[in-house]
Amino acid sequence: MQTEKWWQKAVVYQVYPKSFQDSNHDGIGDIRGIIQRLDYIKQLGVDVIWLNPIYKSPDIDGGYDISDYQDINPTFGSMADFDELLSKAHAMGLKIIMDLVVNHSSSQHDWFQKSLASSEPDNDYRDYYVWRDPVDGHEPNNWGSFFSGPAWTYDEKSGQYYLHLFAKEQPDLNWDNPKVRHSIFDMMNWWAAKGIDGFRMDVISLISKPDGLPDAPITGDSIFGNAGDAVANGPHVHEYLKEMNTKVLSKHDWMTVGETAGVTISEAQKYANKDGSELNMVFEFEHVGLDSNTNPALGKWSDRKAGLPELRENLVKWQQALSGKAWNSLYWNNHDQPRVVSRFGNDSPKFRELSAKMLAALLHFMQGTPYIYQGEELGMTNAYFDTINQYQDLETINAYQELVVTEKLVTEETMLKYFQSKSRDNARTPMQWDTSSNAGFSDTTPWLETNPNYQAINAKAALDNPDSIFYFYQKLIKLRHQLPVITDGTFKLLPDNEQDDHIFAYTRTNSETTLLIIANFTSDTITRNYDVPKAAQLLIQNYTDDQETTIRPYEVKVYQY
Ligand code: TEU
Ligand code: CA
Repeated sequence: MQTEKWWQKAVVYQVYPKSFQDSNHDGIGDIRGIIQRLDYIKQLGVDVIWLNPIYKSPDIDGGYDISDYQDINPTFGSMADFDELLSKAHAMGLKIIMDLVVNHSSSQHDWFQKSLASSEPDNDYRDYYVWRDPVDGHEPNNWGSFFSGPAWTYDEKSGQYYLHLFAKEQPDLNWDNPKVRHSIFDMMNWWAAKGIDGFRMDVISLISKPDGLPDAPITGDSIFGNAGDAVANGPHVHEYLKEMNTKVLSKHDWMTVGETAGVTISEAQKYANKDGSELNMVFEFEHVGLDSNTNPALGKWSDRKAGLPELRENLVKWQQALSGKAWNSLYWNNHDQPRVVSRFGNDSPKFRELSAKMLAALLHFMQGTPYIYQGEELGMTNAYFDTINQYQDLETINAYQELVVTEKLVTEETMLKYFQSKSRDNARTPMQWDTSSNAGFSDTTPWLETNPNYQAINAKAALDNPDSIFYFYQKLIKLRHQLPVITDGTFKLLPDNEQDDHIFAYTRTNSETTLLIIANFTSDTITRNYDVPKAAQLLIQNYTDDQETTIRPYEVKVYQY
């Protein structure tokens, strides 16, 4: 694998603007708030900031419903604020990648409004979206929306349905129409001229719909087919990305990451192939799908914990299969996922810091480009809301409506437990800066409740404590910049580690050196002898001493030799 690309050595910090820092007393984070906190991001040592959508949007789905791709949501600020953020970040040596949400637009987008206006052949915009006649008086096929209900909405005026894989306010763009593709490529080039450093591409694996839009397989007793499975990696997706690459990406020294729901190993090898003809890297979902419900009708909603063996098997598979062939992202968290310390670690006061550091080290010594989601570097935990009213996320609210109220598949009590484990709002509570009111996020009531544990868990406390999770991440980032083996080394699971219920142990090796990573995933104290060479140096540890063959609860150590 060639390792000279800058993004192969980079570490990304993801900012969810709505919850990062409010600068103008409305309880909603904004661009000027991000500018105020650039020093903090710089201090962590990352290279790139990925901004969740800040474009003009009715904000049905956290800004993933864009009504103008070339304007800023006034709640977040102005284009002048954005330009200032970009130039200040650049002056500090930080790059910025934007979210590109082009599988769908908002129903308020001018294109959709024009599309809606008439179904006559002379309406150039009709074909910007996916319209179909009813079949037997029903939806054109059985596809279900990711956000509950059918993926089709009927338009009285024209007597046709339009497709929306997500909310009905997020109509899918018709990528088979060359005019759509050119409009999108022009928009991307417009952002390029501003000097941004790349794009994270939302559900880019869904843009090419299968020919004839056939029914999807039904899983469980749902009346809807799984549109995700039916649509992911469609017939023309690679052709369209190659075209995008020729017309836009190849002209810039960018970082591009495809959010590829439903991507398999062999598909990933195409999206992120090393010839560079499509995208730089994929963002895959398998390891965050392991703890889904065993009842397919409930999808992701469960409070199940994934076991170490299945998690390890999955992560190892991706490490080995992409090595030398394609490039992956490394992540535990983002704005759609629960907090990692609550999910795969242990967020009790006793083990929160230890397990957060263990998980960080385990991931950051793998091959790929690591993503740190805001607050992860503080060990922020899930929100643990008690009532449905505390949630703002439409995925959560729709799931409650469908599964608890309408279909009565789950009791309210059980569903609230599932939400405490899995709701996207767990990641979206305001960033915890200090112990002042609303965690220093805002001086007025925030749009989503602050986690009360901000009194103990906050950036100020972390920066004051040399042993904090923050400085642990800082060290991991520094090591990635210093040691090529983290980027280019061969990954090897330790012999006999496949069956181990407690320890995840692997090595990374290049011609110069070897790293040995040993992580205890549990609160048990374990004895194992790894025959660490005498001359080995301990690079990373989360206990203050090393007891060699005794591996304490959530202990992680990394040796170099
Ligand atoms: O998410 C894509 C996606 O596959 C979602 O189904 C995601 O897995 C789900 O929210 C997890 O429960 C992207 C964005 O990251 C998400 O925030 C948007 O809501 C979605 O696309 C639609 O744009
Ligand atoms: Ca604000």
